[in-house]
Amino acid sequence: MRLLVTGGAGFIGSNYIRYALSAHPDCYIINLDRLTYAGNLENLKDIESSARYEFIKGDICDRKLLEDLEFDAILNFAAESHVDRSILDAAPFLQTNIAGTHTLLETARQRGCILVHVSTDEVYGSAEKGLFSENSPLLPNSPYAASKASSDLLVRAYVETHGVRAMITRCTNNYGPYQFPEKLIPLVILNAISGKPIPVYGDGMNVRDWIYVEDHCRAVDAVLHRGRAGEIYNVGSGNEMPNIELIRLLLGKIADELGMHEKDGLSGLITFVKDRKGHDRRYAIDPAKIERELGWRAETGFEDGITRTIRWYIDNRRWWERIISGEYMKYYDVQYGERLGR
Ligand code: NAD
Ligand code: TDX
Repeated sequence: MRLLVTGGAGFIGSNYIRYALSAHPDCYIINLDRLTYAGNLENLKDIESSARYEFIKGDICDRKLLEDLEFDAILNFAAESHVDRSILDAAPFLQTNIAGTHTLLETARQRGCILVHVSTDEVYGSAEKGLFSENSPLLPNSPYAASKASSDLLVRAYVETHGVRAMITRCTNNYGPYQFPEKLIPLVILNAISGKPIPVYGDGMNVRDWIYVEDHCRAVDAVLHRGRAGEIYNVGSGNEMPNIELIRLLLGKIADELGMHEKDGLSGLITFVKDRKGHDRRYAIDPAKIERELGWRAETGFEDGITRTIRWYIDNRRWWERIISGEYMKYYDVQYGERLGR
């Protein structure tokens, strides 16, 4: 099978490519990525010379480029993915997440090929109580979430109108190796290692459900190989936690890994800052459908996954030092300068 993986130089896409190459010895992967600030070919260093892999620098909005490629299925990981950036400027989110998905749908329609569209639990909005199912209404609250919900609705329309063989996955918060340090877990790890303040939005009681990235990759793969066309699958691990609890737990484990003691005061780095605008209180989905229909289950326990993640960031200092030395610092200053009183 020839797979077109879009956004394969990002966090989840690069983990998926590594997983798929080892799980399916007969698959060939074309990685199409525009290499935005979040795309990094170093994420794929260990597999870039594989005879079953090729990289093409390009935009998912480029219809002509897509016409020239040969593949049997599209896995769409490409997106603008950070909520805080969508609050600062929504335009790139509408372009890539909506117009880009539309281009891929047109390509899938023309070819008659499968499209797995990787979406998010954020499209349902905030879960005040209970769990969202695939039939829950879409009530996105951030420009990012609205752009993902829009793309999901386009996928639905192409299934209904044109009979495109598309499926949607809606996963909870991922963590693991190669995650860009703007997201909460790597941000906490890096700031703790560097002795920098750890910004906690609002009261720190917003709840997220954390899943190890490899479990999400297996879910996308299960949907590609065994999913039913036109269906939506929620993906989650039932590992809900308020942010402040997660941060305290992380700091304890980082201190252990670095051989530090309580008196070294990592918890003193915790700094409550002005809340994110439109900050969703809780995300929580029910993964019963993918478990029942496709036999998928999250396999990585949180303790295990988080320890592996912390060790990965400690062992791969060169990877993240390169990132935080460049363009990223400009964003960091805009996002946190005023919040941290600098
Ligand atoms: P990421 O920001 O790490 O990576 C996105 C990748 O897409 C980058 O490599 C970037 O260069 C590429 N890209 C952006 N615009 C592009 C364009 N126009 N054409 C081609 N490539 C482009 O994101 P991620 O965390 O790996 O998320 C991947 C997908 O999973 C996204 O669709 C996101 O909405 C979804 N998702 C993420 C999470 C999470 O917790 N990170 C959870 C659920 C769903
Ligand atoms: O500095 C911070 N301080 C803080 O308190 C940051 C970056 C985040 N937070 C809070 C906001 C959220 O409640 O931590 C929580 C997690 O934040 P993010 O890592 O930005 O993730 P979130 O907004 O929950 O969205 C993520 O999960 C769903 C991904 O970024 C999305 O791509 C995915 O769709």
